[in-house]
Amino acid sequence: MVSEADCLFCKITTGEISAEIVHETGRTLAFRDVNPQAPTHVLVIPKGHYPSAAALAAADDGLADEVFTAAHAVAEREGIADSGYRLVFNTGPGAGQTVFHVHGHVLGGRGMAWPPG
Ligand code: DGP
Repeated sequence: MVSEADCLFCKITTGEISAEIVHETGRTLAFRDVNPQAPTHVLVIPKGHYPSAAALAAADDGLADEVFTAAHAVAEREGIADSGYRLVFNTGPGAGQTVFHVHGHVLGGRGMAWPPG
């Protein structure tokens, strides 16, 4: 497992790695995905290090709620809240998770196929 010290998204929260930040609250950060898969593709993270959605849920201190609220705020800011957007948490390598700092992908601005690939 990647330690906090080596975590890419922890380094984005500290500014050690730059990113285009679109929304920030006390405990969350949202920034554009470096490899966008839709006209809007923003990653929403807790600033604290939790490796997965399950770990975030287990934190049980309202932080998961804040991440969901931040994701919707991003969708509103990006103008996709009404047309619809997809909020995806790839969880585990088999589901395509490559960065082990929990992040929700906010995707929108185009039609979304279902089921996803
Ligand atoms: P996932 O595969 O669900 O773990 O998503 C990881 C996402 O992180 C992927 O869509 C690409 C994005 N990403 C990886 N490295 C960087 C980076 O350095 N900056 C930004 N903004 N996004 C990154």
